[in-house]
Amino acid sequence: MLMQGKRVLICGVANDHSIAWSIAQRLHAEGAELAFSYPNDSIEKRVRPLAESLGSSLVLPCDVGSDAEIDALFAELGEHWDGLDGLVHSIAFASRDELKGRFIDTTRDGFRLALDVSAYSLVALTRRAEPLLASRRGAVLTLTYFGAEKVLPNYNVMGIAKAALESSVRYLAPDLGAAGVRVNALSAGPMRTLSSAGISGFKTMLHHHAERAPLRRNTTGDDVAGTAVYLLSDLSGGVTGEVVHVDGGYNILGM
Ligand code: NAD
Ligand code: 0WE
Repeated sequence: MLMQGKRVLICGVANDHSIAWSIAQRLHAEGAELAFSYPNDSIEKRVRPLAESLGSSLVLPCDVGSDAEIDALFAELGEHWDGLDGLVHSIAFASRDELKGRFIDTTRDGFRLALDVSAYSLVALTRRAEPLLASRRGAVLTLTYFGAEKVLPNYNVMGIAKAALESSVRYLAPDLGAAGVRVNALSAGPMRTLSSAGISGFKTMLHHHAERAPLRRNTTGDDVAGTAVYLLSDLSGGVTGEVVHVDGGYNILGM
């Protein structure tokens, strides 16, 4: 039981296909006590029953595009918990129009929204979580994608947002490291979730990945959850500012 007695806030469960949900289930299996956040009423309807199935009734609103809602989230969390061992950030959003066509056509508003919700939100959440995390030498984990490093068709402004997110992980690491708090990212291979539904060419991508990746298969929720438990538990005590690839080895290939 690697997470016995540990308290983890999970931001980014939308449904039972969410990467954050795979992570939540595994953390629960390892003994963690969980809290969840949701951005709006329609997602609350899905998250609340999922949370309750893991014995969690701490299910709180937070659209990460709003500083006031992030303040309110941690004000409420602080009423229930005197410390935090883990924060999981599994949130990304860009306007659908930006995830097709030429990157050069990215609008100012599209760029601002994608970077705000997908990258700045990690900084904003981590700053509010810092006092709670410091009291227990906790860990922060975010989810990223290979599109931060290399150019992939249609990922467009999300690639820039993920590059900013990964760099934010590195810049946060020394800020929090003095208190023994670690910050890492997990770079997952393509997976079928709400966020990848309806992306043109996504099915082709999954096929390509399963054929080409050194492990000759796609990434699963269990793959991601195992590494997430490692990065949130004392097993990874010496690891911070790192981006760990969980992609069947796809990223190492040159051709
Ligand atoms: P998902 O749709 O289940 O999760 C995305 C979450 O972001 C949702 O829960 C949604 O409610 C939340 N969100 C969006 N805007 C928000 C806002 N303003 N405030 C609060 N929450 C907001 O999809 P997923 O694939 O599980 O994505 C989770 C993370 O994993 C994302 O960061 C994504 O970039 C990353 N990722 C996904 C894949 C993939 O192929 N699915 C691969 C690598 C990394
Ligand atoms: O990070 C992601 C998903 C990001 C995402 C997806 C959507 C779809 C619906 C952000 N915002 C939105 N907005 C919507 O309206 N992934 C890593 C999954 C993903 O998305 C892609 C991919 C992959 C892989 C988009 C284009 C190309 C590849």
